[in-house]
This record gives sequence, C-alpha cells and structure tokens, in this order.
Amino acid sequence: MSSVTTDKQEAALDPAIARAIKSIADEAPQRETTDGFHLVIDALKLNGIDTIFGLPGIPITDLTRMAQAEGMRVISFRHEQHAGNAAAAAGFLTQKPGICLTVSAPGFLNGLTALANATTNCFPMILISGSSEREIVDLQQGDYEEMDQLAIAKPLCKAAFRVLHAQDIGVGIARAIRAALSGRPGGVYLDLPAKLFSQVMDAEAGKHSLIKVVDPAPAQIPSNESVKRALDLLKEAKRPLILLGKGAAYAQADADIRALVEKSGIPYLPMSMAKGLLPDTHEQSGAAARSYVLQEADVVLLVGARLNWLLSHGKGKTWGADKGPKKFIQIDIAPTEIDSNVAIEAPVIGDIGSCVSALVAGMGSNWAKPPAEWTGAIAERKEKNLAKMAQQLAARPSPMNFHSALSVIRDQVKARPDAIIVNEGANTLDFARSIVDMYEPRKRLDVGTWGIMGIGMGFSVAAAVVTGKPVIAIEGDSAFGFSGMEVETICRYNLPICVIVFNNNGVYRGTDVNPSGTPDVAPTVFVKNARYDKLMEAFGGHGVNATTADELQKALAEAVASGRPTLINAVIDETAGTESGRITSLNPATAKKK
Ligand code: ADP
Ligand code: TPW
Repeated sequence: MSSVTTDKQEAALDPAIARAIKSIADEAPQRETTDGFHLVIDALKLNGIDTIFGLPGIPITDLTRMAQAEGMRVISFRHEQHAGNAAAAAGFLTQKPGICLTVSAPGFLNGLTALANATTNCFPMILISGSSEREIVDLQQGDYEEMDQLAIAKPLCKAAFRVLHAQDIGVGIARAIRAALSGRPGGVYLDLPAKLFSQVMDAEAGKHSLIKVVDPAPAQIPSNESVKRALDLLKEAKRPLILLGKGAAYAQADADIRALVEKSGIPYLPMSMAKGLLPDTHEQSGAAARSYVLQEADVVLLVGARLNWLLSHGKGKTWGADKGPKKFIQIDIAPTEIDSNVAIEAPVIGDIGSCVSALVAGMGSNWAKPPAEWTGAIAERKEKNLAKMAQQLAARPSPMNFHSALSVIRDQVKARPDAIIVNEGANTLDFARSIVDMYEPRKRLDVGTWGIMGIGMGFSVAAAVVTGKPVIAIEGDSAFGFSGMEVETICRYNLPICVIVFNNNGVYRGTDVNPSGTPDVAPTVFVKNARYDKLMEAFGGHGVNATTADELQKALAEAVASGRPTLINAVIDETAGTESGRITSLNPATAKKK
C-alpha cells in the first residue's frame, strides 16, 4: 500500500484539492504503509501469540486470512463458544492469553459465555470481536449486527477495551494482555470496530506504535510477616491438610509445590484440575479419604483454591463443623479473596511460586512432620476405600456401568500419563474425577468453577493444538451434545483426540418417564441407542460402538496409539448414575425436603 490518503478520505475532499493531493502523492517517493489488520497481527506476534481460535465473517474474515498468511495458526470453529473455550484452555495451559476472534453481535454473544467462564475460572483469554459503526450503534440506527458490545462485555470479564484508531492498536493489545495475565488471571474483551481494520498509517510509525509487554505477570512476593504467621500456625497443627486448587496448577510452580508437600509431610487433597500436580498415587494424597480429612483437619493450607461451593464454602458438615473450629491459611494472588466465606487466620498474598518457596525456605532443616496418629488414620481409611474401589473397578457388568468403563480409561492414562483428559457430564464427571488417576500437572481440564456443560470439544481442540499430546475427552452424552458439531473441526485439523461418549440415553440417566400420558418423552430422555460414533465417521474420523469394556479398551488404545480422530460410543446402563451426579442436594426440590 502506498497512497497518502484513503479513497474514503479523498471522496470527502473538494475534487480540486483531492486532485492536487493525488498529483503530489504520485510524484512523491512511495512510502510504505500498514493498516489495522496488519497492526493487530503484528501486535499479537510481537507478544509471542501465535494462535487464534475463531470463526470468520464480516468484519474479521480478512483478518483470519491475513493472520494465516503471516504465519499464525488460525483454528476455525463451527460455533464461537467453542472457539472461546479453546482460547480459555490454551490460556490455562500456556500462561499466555488465548485469543478468540468473532464477528459482531451474535458471534460476540456466542463467545461471551466462554469469556465469562474463563474469568470465573481465572483463565487468561482475550475475546476480540469486530463491531459495527460506533456512530450508528450509539444512535441505535439499525446497523448490520448492531450492538453496544463493550457495555455488554464489561460486567462479564476482568477488563474491556475498544480501539478506534490504528495508532492505538498496540496500546489496546498490550493493555488486554496485561489485564488478562497480571494478578488474578481472567478474560478480557477487546472491541475492534470494522472501520479500524482498513485504517492506513505509515508502516514505520505503525511499527513504533506496537508494544512488547514486559513482565506481564510480575512476581508478587509475600510479606515476611505473612509467611511467619502461616508457618507458626502450621507448626501448631495436630491434623494439618494442604488443599491444592487449579490456581496452583496454573502457576507452573510444580517443583515448589512438590517440595512443600514432601518436606512438610502434610497430607494433601487436589481439587479436580490440580490432580497430577503430584501423582494421584502419591502416598501423601488424602483423596481416597476425602470426607475424613476435610472433617478432621485442624489447620488447612489452601494453595490457589477458593472456598466456594465446590468446597462447601469452608463450613458445615463437610468440614466437620461439629468437631470444633478449623484454622485456615490461604495462599492467593487476589487479596480480596481472603475471608470471602470464612475467617482466614493466615493470608499469604502473592504468586504461588513465591509464596510456596518462601514457606519451604521458612521450614528450615528440622521441620517436624505431622503426628503419625493423623497420617496413620488417613492411610488406614485410604486402604479400605481403595480396596472397595478396586472391587468395583474389576467387575464387568453388561451393559457397562460408569466404573467398568472408567477402569479402562484409568489403565490407559496410567500407560500414557502425558495424555490430556477433558471431562464433562454429571455422573461421568464425578466418577471420572475419582477413578481416573492423573500423574502429571495440567493434564486434566473440566467443567471448573461453574460446572458448565459445553467445554468438551473446545478444550480438547486447544489441548491438542497447544501441546500436541493425545487427548481423551470423557463425555456424558448430554454434555457432548453442547459442542458435538466440533467433531468436524477435530477431523478438519486431524487432531489426536479420542472422544468417549458415555451413552446412557439421557441427561443423568435414560429412565425417566413422562407421567402425563402425552407422546413426548420425559425432558431428560434422548433418542434411545443413538450412535454418536457415526457423527465422527461423517467427517472421515474413526467411529467405534463399544458395548463391552474389552471393546472400549481396544478402541481407546488404538486411538491413542494412532493419534487419529476417534469417537467411541460407549454404551452405558441407562439405569446407572444418579440425578445430577454428586450434587443432587442442590436441586431445589431436594433442597426443600432437607
Ligand atoms: P479450584 O476450583 O481448583 O478450587 P479456584 O479456581 O477456586 O480453584 O481457585 C483458584 C485461585 O487461584 C483463585 O483464587 C486465583 O486468584 C488463584 N490464583 C491463580 N493464579 C495464581 C497465581 N499465579 N498465584 C497465586 N494465586 C493464583
Ligand atoms: C450450560 C445442567 C448439569 S450436568 C448436565 C446438565 C444438562 C448433563 C448431565 O448428563 P450427561 O451426564 O452429560 O449425560 P451423565 O454422566 O450424568 O450421564 N447447561 C449448562 N450447564 C449445565 N451445568 C447444565 C445445563 C447440567
């Protein structure tokens, strides 16, 4: 590009002046120019972002083409929610904000659920949406896909910005990256109006306008007093417990966390996405005696885990309220998280790597491990529970139940601990979480803080794209339906993903009946004996209908070894499982009865 003025600017000028400018421009030495499209791409690349997850359309189709031409990986989805979920998972796995690119209004709204979910889960991502003409949107004159996207995004994410001038693109992207990554990570919205993309500026000035973000997630060192307060409390504890959350997994402070657990000798519980930070088979894991350790512990050290509904808000029977008060130490980067549900005696504010290493250093060389009475009692319960579980896993009922199908996946993950597990559903989620042991950090992605259905295929695509490792998606049949169309995306990019649909003919189960006598089936029931494997075959992937554990085992082993897109329709007893899995008590009717 080389003209000094754009066609639109010329059209607005008096014709004589325009002619004069044109003749000067024609005679002047040709100057290199750039435009909004290229500035966005260059700003992302300058910051080490090499992948975009998105869905093309006006006004961003050319942006996706140009990004690909400029060497970025552009992964196109069939629905923006899944592109957004992919961006969020990429952010969690890499500590770089995942980018989701959408069109205006409807595309933006489709991506918004993923943005809000990323923010809730503290995953860094940036939703970049094209938008319509500000002048028309603000006067509500009915533009193509008109919507005040910035205002709508604001309450649902950590920060939201709009860029109106090409020379501000560098600042806009730098601010978005910093907001997504610094402090508690989260989702950021970046609004780029259509007109911005074709704005032209001098190439050299454009280059200088870009910002390479320096130290986007600075270390936050805890105060010495807070570390001492925490250690004093831990020293006093008779029944201490460490609780690892997905913040600990995100922080990539794996060696420090292992040192904390092993040097302290304190039993630990991993939240679902913290599984594998230490192998689930670690002797200090209290997971197989979860209820016991939560009830009995006297001092609990939370590392990157919030005391939200997933931890019964730190109160009540789950926490042995009848057995006396507990004391909490909480490591978190967000100071306002502290005291959100119960009093925290020893807050340690900072990044997990810095906080955990400070605690380890403060333990010195003669740290006394917890009383054998405590660790022994846990070991005893673990042994009993694990023996009971082994029995359930060994059974081979026909049709398969959750245990027999999951025992096959458990063995496969043991053989390929580098595989990434994606998991959603109700029973399928709850059983897989406790049955499938994880051995390495950040290998488990699931429904997270909201318990949201629909993350399955988006998370799987991101996991395969950013790690290149095999992915095993363990999906309830209802859960799978939310993102099922993305099997085409999986086939199109030939990703090493094996989707296993736990097909029990409905939401939770397939046995509900419509009591009214009308021909409709009950609201939780699906078409019986559906063949989800055929969906994968429709796009050239491999489909298998597995009715026994042996068939499932063979198909899964082949899928992981070949890396070929595969969908296994695992036929599960439709009477197995319970309403809402383990959270039946949250259903209003059940809660009322209590
Ligand atoms: P889980 O659901 O596994 O219990 P949560 O999502 O509730 O985990 O909690 C994660 C916590 O980790 C959040 O409070 C967040 O502020 C915190 N966090 C995230 N990254 C870091 C980090 N690098 N350092 C410290 N805390 C972090
Ligand atoms: C976005 C509500 C929670 S779990 C679930 C639904 C619909 C599906 C359970 O059936 P599935 O699993 O997947 O067959 P299983 O293992 O019990 O057989 N919409 C959204 N999120 C949630 N959480 C729901 C609805 C829900």
